[in-house]
Amino acid sequence: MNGTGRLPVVVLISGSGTNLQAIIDSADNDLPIEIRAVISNRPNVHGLQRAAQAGIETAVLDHKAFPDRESYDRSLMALIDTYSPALVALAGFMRILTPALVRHYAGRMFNIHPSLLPKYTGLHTHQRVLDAGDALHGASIHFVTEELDGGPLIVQAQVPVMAGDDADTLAARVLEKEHQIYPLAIRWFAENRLRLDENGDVRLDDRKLEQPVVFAPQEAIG
Ligand code: NHR
Ligand code: GAR
Repeated sequence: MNGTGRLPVVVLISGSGTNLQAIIDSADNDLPIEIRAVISNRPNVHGLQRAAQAGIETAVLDHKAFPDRESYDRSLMALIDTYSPALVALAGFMRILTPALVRHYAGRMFNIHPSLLPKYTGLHTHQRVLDAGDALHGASIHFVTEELDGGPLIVQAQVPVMAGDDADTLAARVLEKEHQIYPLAIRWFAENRLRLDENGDVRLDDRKLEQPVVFAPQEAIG
């Protein structure tokens, strides 16, 4: 924490930034964080406008300007570190990160992923859920590790798959829940209630989480 009692956070985005907006709105309310910067790997995305509108510093680090992932991530790490964040939040960030970067932020990097992990790691989760005929879908917040979408789970929110859903209607239902669980997980971390311990276990209020906190479809979150 810092002099303001607010946890310094850097948010990484690649797109529209609705999760970023949910975090900004929570910070304007009572979430005790200070968003020091929003960094995008893609220029001109809407999330950068959202940050600027909120008076938050923005930066673009375009992966297309780098010859390989290692050099990109070295620059990204140096840029992030100029803001000395206690937490780095991936919010729709679409680039796989190298082991060196992920290790540097061990225990202080979150990702939000649009599925009920460990199901459906990777991309195009909503269509894959529909193709599989699942009745239940949702979103997960996890600590980022070298294993893609495989880091220790913190919290999940479930949604029903409805008759007539397509990937867009299903994604919208999931996104609404994402906007609730991301600020919640950040709150737990900012309040020092949540940590990754030396064994790689998630601890909430000093109890080891054997599975993530799960919110059922109709359950209130928070
Ligand atoms: N990096 C590591 N090491 N570990 C994780 O758990 C990560 C990560 C980087 C991003 C987000 C993740 C998701 O929630 C995330 C988790 C991008 C891809 C991907 O295939 C996969 C998973 C996630 C993010 N990206 C392509 C790539 O080559 C590019 C796709 C594009 O640009 O559209 O990096 O889903
Ligand atoms: C969200 O659904 C997020 O879970 C997902 O992209 C969307 C970003 O929306 N993330 C990934 O798929 C990561 N690969 P947003 O930009 O409006 O927050």
